[in-house]
Amino acid sequence: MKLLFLLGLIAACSAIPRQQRKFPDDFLFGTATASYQIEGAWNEDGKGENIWDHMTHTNPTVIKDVSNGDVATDSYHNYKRDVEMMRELGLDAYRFSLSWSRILPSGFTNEVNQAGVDFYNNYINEMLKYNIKPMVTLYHWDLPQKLQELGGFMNPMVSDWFEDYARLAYQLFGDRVKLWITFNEPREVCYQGYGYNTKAPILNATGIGEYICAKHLVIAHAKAYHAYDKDFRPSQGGVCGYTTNLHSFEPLTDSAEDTYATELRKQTDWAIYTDPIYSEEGGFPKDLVAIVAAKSAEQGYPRSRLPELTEEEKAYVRGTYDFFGVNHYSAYLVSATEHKLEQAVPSMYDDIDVGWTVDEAWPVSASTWLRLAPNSLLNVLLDLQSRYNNPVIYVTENGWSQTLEAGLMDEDRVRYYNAKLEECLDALDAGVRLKGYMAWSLMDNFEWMQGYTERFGLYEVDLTSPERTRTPRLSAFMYKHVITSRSVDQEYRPQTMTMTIDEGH
Ligand code: GBH
Repeated sequence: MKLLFLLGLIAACSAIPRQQRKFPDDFLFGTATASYQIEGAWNEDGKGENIWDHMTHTNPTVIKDVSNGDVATDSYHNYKRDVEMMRELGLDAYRFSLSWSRILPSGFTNEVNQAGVDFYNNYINEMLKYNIKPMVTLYHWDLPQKLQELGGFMNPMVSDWFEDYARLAYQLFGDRVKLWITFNEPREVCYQGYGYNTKAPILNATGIGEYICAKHLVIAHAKAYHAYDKDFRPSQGGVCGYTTNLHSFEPLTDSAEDTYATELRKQTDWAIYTDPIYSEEGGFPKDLVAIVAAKSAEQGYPRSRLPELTEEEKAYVRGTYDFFGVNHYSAYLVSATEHKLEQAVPSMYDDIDVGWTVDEAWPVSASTWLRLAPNSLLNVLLDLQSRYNNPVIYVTENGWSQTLEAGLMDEDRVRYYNAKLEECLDALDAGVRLKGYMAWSLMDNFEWMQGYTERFGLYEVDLTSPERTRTPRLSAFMYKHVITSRSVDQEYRPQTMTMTIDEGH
């Protein structure tokens, strides 16, 4: 709460000159998407099956509206329109991900699918024609199904498979791509995919899968980072980072117990994936390591369910970053005693045994988990600044959902973006080394387990039209104004809802 008070003060002091505050000229404004959510063409031109193809085809009812990404927004065929939208918005950068199985149908580098390589070359070249910098995520959740059959992230060899794939990507695209991200949201890969059942491959190995995955994933990241650093950076000169999802967690009360509970919640949600890379000592968070070891022993396991990193592995993983990628959406209040839910045993949340809630005053979106909480993004950025010695940060996702019925006049989304962009300015004022901001998302797309029921787009996508027609929402005009003016103006409204491409774009 003390922190909240301080933040309140910072916000209050900066309230007066707000209108004039500017983002630096070299600050990168962009939007973000991910391959499975937009590409479609799931089995075209030699693409291999991935775990989302497999899950949605064999187990379709796990998706809320029983939909899938078979066609999605059909960006495989509409990529020129995508780039046209980037030009309309005046973007400096565009973050997208590569579909591993489109490039490597079996997951391994023995067979490269040239049509897949051509697609990404075309997409990248089209962006570069208009000076839009590609920011490429290597892994946004669509593992080749063949690798899943070999255990996926439960198999320690996944780090070699990932390194091979990463090297190929640097070799194919690194002459033009200078911004790389290895993984998007390790928690969603490990906890939701292996430790629970809310993402493919819905393994639901609670209390075990998420921990084994965490070890293999951070090592996979480090191998891909070292490969870039040693063998590609000298000639290509780019940067390589790692993107994590960080909600803001604050203690429900000032008590020492709630403050410690909050730290534990952070350790399970993100620090387990980021301390090994960004902390000075390296390795998994100490409290969590101790708790899981003790609980595992109590429960009769012969060793901790959280496999340790060896000293050699710790040293290998530590420091493997050029920047910290932050995906941020919402906030929770954490308690040591209140709001606890029943948890499976063993499970990650049973291990830490804390409760959490939200403030009902925070406005709601179309997603149960997403609310507009004051200063949530600022809290996260300041937390990283102090925890990891002021790393370079990019906000690699931030956005708001509505239902399709909300239409083009998405005032709630405009309010959310304005608030979070103001917090970015607050963070810059506080000395955070924030270099860019990617709005999620350029357009409506396949929202994973929620199918197409939750829309995050600056552009609405008509899924009933064969062309998947894209139409700008109010938020698209508002974001364009932010990019052009390099500042936030809550009052701004466009004169018409017609998009044009400004000179120089
Ligand atoms: C990001 O995840 C993803 O990177 C992106 O692909 C996605 O489209 C976007 O956000 C919007 O969701 O249903 O209660 O189990 C954000 C973090 C973590 C938010 C998992 C949804 C599911 C909560 N996500 N969470 S629940």
